Amino acid sequence: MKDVTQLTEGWNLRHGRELLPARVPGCVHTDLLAAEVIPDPFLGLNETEVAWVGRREWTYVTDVSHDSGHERTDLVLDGLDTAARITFGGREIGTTRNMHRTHRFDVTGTTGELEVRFASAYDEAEAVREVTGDRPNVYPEPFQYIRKMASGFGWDWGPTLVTAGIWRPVRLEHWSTARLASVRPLVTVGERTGGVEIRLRVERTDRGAGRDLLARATVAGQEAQVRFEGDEAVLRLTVERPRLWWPRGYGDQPLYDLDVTLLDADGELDTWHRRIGFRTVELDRTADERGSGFTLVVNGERVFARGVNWIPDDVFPSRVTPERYRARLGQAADANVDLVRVWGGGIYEDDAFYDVCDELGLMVWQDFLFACAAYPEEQPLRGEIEAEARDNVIRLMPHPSLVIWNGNNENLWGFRDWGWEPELAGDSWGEGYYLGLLPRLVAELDPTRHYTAGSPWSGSWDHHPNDPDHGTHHSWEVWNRQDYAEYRANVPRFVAEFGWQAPPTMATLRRALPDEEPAPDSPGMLHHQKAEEGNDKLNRGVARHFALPEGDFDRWHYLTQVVQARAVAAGIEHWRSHWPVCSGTVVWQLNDCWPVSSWAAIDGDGRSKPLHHELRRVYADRLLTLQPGEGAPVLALVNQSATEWRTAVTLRRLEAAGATLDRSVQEVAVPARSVLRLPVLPGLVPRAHTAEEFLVADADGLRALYFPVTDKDFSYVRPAFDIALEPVGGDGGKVDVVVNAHTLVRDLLLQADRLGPDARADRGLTTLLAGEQARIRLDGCDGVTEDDVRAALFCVGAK
Ligand code: BMA
Repeated sequence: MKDVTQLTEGWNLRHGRELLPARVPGCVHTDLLAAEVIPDPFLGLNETEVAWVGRREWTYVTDVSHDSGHERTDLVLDGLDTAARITFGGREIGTTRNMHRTHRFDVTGTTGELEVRFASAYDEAEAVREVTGDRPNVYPEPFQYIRKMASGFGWDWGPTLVTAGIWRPVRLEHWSTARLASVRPLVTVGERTGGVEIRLRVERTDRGAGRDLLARATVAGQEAQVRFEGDEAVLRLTVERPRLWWPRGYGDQPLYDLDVTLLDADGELDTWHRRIGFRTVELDRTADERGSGFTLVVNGERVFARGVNWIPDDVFPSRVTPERYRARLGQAADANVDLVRVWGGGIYEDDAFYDVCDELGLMVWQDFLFACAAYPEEQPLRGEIEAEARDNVIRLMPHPSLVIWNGNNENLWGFRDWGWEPELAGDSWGEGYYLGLLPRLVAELDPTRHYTAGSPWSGSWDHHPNDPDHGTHHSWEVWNRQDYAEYRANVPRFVAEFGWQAPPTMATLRRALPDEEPAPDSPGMLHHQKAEEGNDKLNRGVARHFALPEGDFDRWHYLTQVVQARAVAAGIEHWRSHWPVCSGTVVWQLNDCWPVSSWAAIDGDGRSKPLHHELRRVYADRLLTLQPGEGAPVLALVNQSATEWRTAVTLRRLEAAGATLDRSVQEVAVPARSVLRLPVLPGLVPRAHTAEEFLVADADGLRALYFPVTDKDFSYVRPAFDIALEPVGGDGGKVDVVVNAHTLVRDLLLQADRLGPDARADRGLTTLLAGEQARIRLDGCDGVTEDDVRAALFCVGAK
């Protein structure tokens, strides 16, 4: 039977004449940080100070001895970042130039010092650029010439921290006769049965060449066996009436253990285990009178995808533990998210990520790793890209959560729109990957899964790649140039990216900028804002709705967060209300990779911005929304649940001071998985010119608000409310903040992190009408007083 020796202990990093203790998996920045050679690059302006690290060579060493008695010993490296020369026992055993793939070397009989010497990623990239020639890129760094996490070179939300190191596990595998080289389960669902076809490939030792090999597989109490003719074999299993795996909100997530064993006459040689799930996924791109859609159909059920974009959760991804994946993806699930898009400027995440998605019912859209640049198709890149795609398709295909592969992020769009086409003058730019190599590999290796060539992509060159009427669309004009109300100007078929920035929570800012009293344009704030004209866009977004607060950072911080939440909500409420024309929204972005002002809903320290709470409301199965319409607003009831929604909707036209001007109650029935749109009757439409009237809709505890003018034009009555603290029994540290409103109190927010770094509130922006009460549960803050809470409470119209 195969034996494994993990090689995670005893590593050192050479730094000048010193040997520093090193972590494997890990990276040079975190090792230097632990040894106090560099300051924390996440704090203040330190990022710039540690830029030298990315320009150097770095060497990792350890001593390895082994004596297994097996015919073969392989050194297996799951991830080297990136350009490395490996020597073992004084002999060079190989070189690598791709962070995204696994490497395996035959090291039978070798012991002694194992050394991994990394070149600077810049040197490697420049050397490749010399060979391939120059290509256009949205960012000024050479990431498209090296197979390394692109966003580590800096992004419009990420620092430039070009690291190196052994970022995934390393081990010795000792084996005799044969081992399982690849196992590819193809899972299908028929009328009453589930099918598992397992395509196997083995590698044999010289002695194993002629031996009889057998493979056995079990799933759900079923067993199958096959004898190898050569090095490949196929096993087929049928499961009667399997329980289906569903996206969250649609059903359960039953997972089945699939075990494969390789044997010869003397016994077991190797084993493999994964959990699989039975579900079908189709992608409906049928043309209709409006264009062509992009609808995921799971187990025959058409779904509106409630998505978020995922970036690496740490610019040093080796720091992201399974627990951290679970926490972050749990936050996505808490926000009623059901689809996570792993964005192409990051990494193929660790298996732990996809395991959690399988369990939580989060559908995964996986980009191949190409983003925002023209990529040369010449060697040495082409061979690396094929190897990397093979590795990762085979590794990830057992996961039922994985629903679609996507060729790249924004490169087809960039070619057409961003001046690349003329600049390239016929040079390769990646089209051969997205429309050739990658779909061919998916069809060969993972034929049950869909592939789309890019995001955005209209399905062919017949239409502009970002045509909202065809396929996937990225909606960036609104954040870049307009007001969020403009999201309502069109109904794309599937919005794969759109978003709005806001700074992180105060506790995160305070930790990241320890030496600074933050102001919108203080040095640290500007350093932790990477987007082009980011602060101008933040200010513009606020100024369209509110008087821009001068010299009041707390208010600016609150208002930018309000605008972020409102902006994303405006997009989602509008687009969901146009289901099934639009069949998905994927918010840019769920998470951050360090403390920064960005589009993220959850900041770099894992704290929720108000947007995170808002997502829970706008992504719930049932959504009540009021949308501006022609003449009168439209009431839309979105029912994504499996049952009819019967309810009575109360509509009230109210005055700022509280008086009810008109009222109606309407009985409605919204069929399952559908939307009901009703024009608001004339008597209920607030008169805009008074700047004093607004509309409220209530149904089943859900509420929608409609203000015909912006906040800065609205005649708010000065908000007045009382608060009281009620301790909550049980495990301590919990308190309810009970708020009683005497006037309209709009977008009330308790910034819990101001009460203590671990404090959390269970709700975000809350609007109360005069006479209403809200209960905000606070967790993780002992001994807070009413005054503390008051100082952490904000609402609009107050100043
Ligand atoms: C899209 C993404 C990212 C970027 C984001 C915000 O283009 O694909 O490249 O970070 O917008 O600008």
